[in-house]
Amino acid sequence: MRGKLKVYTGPMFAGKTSTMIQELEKYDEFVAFKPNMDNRYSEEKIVSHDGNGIQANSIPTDELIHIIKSLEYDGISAVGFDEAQFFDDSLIDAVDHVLECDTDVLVSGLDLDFRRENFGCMYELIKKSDEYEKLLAKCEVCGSNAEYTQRIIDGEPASYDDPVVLIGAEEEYEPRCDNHHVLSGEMDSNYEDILSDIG
Ligand code: TTP
Ligand code: MG
Ligand code: ZN
Repeated sequence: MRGKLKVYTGPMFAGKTSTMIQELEKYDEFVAFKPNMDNRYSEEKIVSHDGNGIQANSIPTDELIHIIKSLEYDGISAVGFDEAQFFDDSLIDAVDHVLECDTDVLVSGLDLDFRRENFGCMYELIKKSDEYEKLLAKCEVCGSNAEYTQRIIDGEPASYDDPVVLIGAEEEYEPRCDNHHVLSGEMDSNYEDILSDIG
């Protein structure tokens, strides 16, 4: 028997983490992990229905495979990975190992970075998934469905060459639709219109 892989992606502010938690809570026993580079919610706990709080363990990426292989899966029906875009390729092996132990795996993470490029190994996990949900946010400019994340630095759109990893929230990022997502290296004649839309 092999577990099922369920993947939740989308832009920032789409509710990926809370959706994954809701789904994890349907299982009797689960554990959750996230890479310890993102300290935004270091106090946040993933709490199970029966009140036995289970923490989303912050772990270093290079210890992921060791931790996953040393777990005892008899009593665990699901394993969750949050912020999964920040784990390296070893996440694929970790996920396979858990699935082979007949335990379901739930993964939430950004499918695309601020440049709209594949983030980490999320795309590979989507391809392997048994269930896949792309969550959407609302475009900060026009209110329509947003599937992209706009990075904004000092009021200006970030450029394609900026580093991919920048931990942050509302101060640096906004959900945007296709029309309103921009990179400063990519500015074209539409950019003036977009700026005036934003006001
Ligand atoms: P998320 O959990 O995706 O953000 P969120 O909590 O707003 O979304 P959700 O409600 O759907 O769970 O966290 C994304 C993290 O990734 C955040 O710290 C910013 C960072 N990030 C990058 O490092 N590079 C990027 O290109 C983008 C888009 C985000
Ligand atoms: Mg999140
Ligand atoms: Zn828009």
